[in-house]
Amino acid sequence: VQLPQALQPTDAGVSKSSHRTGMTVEDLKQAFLDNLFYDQGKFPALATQHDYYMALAYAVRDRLLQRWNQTAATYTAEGSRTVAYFSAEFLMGPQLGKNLTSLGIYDRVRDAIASLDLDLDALLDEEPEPGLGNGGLGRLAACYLDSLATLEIPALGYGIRYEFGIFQQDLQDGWQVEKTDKWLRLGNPWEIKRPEWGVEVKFGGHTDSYLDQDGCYRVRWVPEQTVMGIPYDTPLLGYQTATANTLRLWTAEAPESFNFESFNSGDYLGAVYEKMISENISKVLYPNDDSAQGKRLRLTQQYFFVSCSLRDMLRILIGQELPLEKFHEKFAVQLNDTHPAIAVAELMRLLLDEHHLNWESAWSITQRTFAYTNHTLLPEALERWPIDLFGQLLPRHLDVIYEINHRFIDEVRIKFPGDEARLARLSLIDESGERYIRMAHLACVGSHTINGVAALHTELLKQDVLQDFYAMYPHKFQNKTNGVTPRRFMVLSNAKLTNLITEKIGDQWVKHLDQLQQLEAFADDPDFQNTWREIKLSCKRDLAVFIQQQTGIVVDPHSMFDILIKRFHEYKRQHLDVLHIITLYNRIKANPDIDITPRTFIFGGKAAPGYWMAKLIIKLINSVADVVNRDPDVRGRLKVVFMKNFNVKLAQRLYPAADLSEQISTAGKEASGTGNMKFALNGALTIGTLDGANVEIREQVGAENFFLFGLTTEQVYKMRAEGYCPQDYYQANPELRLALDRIASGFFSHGDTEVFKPLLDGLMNHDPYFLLADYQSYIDCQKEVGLAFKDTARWTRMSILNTARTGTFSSDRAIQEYCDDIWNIQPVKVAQPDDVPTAV
Ligand code: F58
Repeated sequence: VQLPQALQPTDAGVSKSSHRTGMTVEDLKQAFLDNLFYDQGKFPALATQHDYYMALAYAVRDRLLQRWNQTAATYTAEGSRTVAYFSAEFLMGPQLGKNLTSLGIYDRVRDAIASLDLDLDALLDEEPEPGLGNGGLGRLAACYLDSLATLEIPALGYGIRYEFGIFQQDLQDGWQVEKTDKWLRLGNPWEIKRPEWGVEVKFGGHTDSYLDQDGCYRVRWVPEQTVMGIPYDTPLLGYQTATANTLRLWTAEAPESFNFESFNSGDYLGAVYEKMISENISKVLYPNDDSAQGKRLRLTQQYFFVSCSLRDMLRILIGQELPLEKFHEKFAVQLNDTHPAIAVAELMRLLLDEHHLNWESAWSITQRTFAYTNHTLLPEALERWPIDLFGQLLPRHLDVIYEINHRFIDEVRIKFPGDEARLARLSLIDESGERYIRMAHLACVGSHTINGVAALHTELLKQDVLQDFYAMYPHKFQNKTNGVTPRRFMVLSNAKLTNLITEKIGDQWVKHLDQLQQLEAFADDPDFQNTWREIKLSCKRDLAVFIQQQTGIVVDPHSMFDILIKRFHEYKRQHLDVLHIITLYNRIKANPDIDITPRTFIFGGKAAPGYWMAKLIIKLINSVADVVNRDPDVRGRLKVVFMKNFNVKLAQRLYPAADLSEQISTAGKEASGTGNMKFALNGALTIGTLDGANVEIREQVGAENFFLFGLTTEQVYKMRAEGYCPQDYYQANPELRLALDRIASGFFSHGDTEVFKPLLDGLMNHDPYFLLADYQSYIDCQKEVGLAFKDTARWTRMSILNTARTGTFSSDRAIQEYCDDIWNIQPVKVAQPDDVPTAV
């Protein structure tokens, strides 16, 4: 489709005056002042810091819009194949700094703002975190959107615009307390509401069948409830490209006509009540990061955003005058875990019932559309929905799933005749007790490709969790090791290291992260080492100031910053780190003059509000911190800090300042990890198990530059099979015993011997994550770490090599692999506006 000249986006009659699009310091300053006046309705004497932030955000958004419209026009004109990334979570992080980096105007804006006697950092701080995700899975989606735009791949992110994101974590007496996250309270300058593209979504009711005019037997869904899905779009600009893709998040609203009947019959409150129920759908993000409890509202959320998104894609397809049969040619849909897996049934329903395709055509389109990424090996995290609940909410989809299952089971019978046990294991319906729908099975059957997120994880999927699907469809399985965006986790958050690297090897590494390899040549250069060390120290000093502001704790920037940040879960073993701290503390108490490497232990992360043991581990960290930080015998050699409310903003302060990255999950439990990559990229050394992507990080950086400890997955499996007895380790190891006994004695809890009992009993009697089995290996390895840190030249060399050799963990590499091996999609060039600067 060729747009008429007058409608070309950059000439579409809009003002191109410099205050909207100009990129000089003077343009940016004027734009900021104009926005403050005309959009915020404020003048400097009355304006708050937040007004300044908003004015700047709108000024930057104007620059984005120019590229966004240009991108949309290009995609429309070219009818481009498009990736639709379906995810219940997008943990985007703050947008202002990121957009300044993408536009290449960070320094100019700093100057423009400074010329008004304002401080850019203070304005950046005003932006609330859009916390629309729990952890790794949601942040991965955000990194992938950044790479898609940077690689100039047409893409849409589809998800939910939660009114309340992940809760804010506070601490009271060392315990986690949750507060509602009102991130939208002061407005969100990055989004544009598009009510004209709202869609109706139905729920409940029943199905019936009828004969259409042609005498065809058809099924009709007679739903009970309707809600409106309203899209809000956020532009996502690639790094120094003109490509600005869209994140389209759906909000639930009551349909306008909705309350007439009740209203007319006088049931005003009833009508308002129903409106409230509709709006509940996109109210709040579920804060669990592992267990999938079968909650009706959660299934409602999933179906809501999936249905909205597929309908939106059909609108786009039809708008481009493409036939339905080309749906899978126009769109490649990636299912980010099983949360959007209901899309398989919904696309079938839309094609069958609303567009009257036959089953075979509809199924062929569906299977060629979807690909599924699995993110977990934990059985308790695999989503299943009780049939009754499912049938009440989505009766037509239940029929469709039964039919998919019926045909699938026939296929299995042909491939594995007479293997009834296999049929039961593979069935989309779990009939071992109460009947459930297994969403991973629906995703596997309905997708052309299934991928794990690290090499080890993919192998374990094939051998363990999804082994029957692997036997059925070996060709569907692929590995796609995760990656992280260097734009946010290096350029934006670690300007000092970014500048040093750019001085040495030029600026192309930001888009071609493999080029970091060129740093290897300087790993032993004393001048370079010195500068490298000074930068790390300077980042640590910045963090030390922040820690003191936040917690009142004074930490020594010369001590080793030993950091463990991630969601709290027993399998991630934060409490193993605590046992190390207590062991060092016990050694100091036994011998106050002992020579130990000074360390600052920094923790951060949230626990699911209902995950009691995880919350107890947070309490334990804070209790140990209280004792260790105050004890004069320690003489400041150990400090323990818990940074509350870990989020993307905080993460950006922590990675650059880390010496040691703790990646200590039980082997075989962490699918990949992505924090591990961010640390290594920023020159931290890893102490880790052979789990998730740690395995590949170690391969890349070299075994001699990685601190390995612990059981392997095979050893864990074997121990479990042979009967593991944690008590034996307790009995045999005096230091371990002393550490556990100190907790039990109430030493860290003002004499309270009850509070940590459940934790200790769990460890002594079950220890499902093999802490006691891995304890000694961890302690020994930490001793190596301590010694290595004292040898500054050696440590610095290792640090440089970690950065130099982790280029492969860029999300650009990961996305390129998805494009080539799964999506079969090519970049589309969007013309740059004339005035885009090119400097880093
Ligand atoms: C994480 N999963 C994996 N799930 O644990 C991690 O190893 C991996 O690096 C990351 O995905 C990216 O692949 C994860 O974050 C969740 O948060 C879900 C949220 C919704 C409920 C179920 C868990």
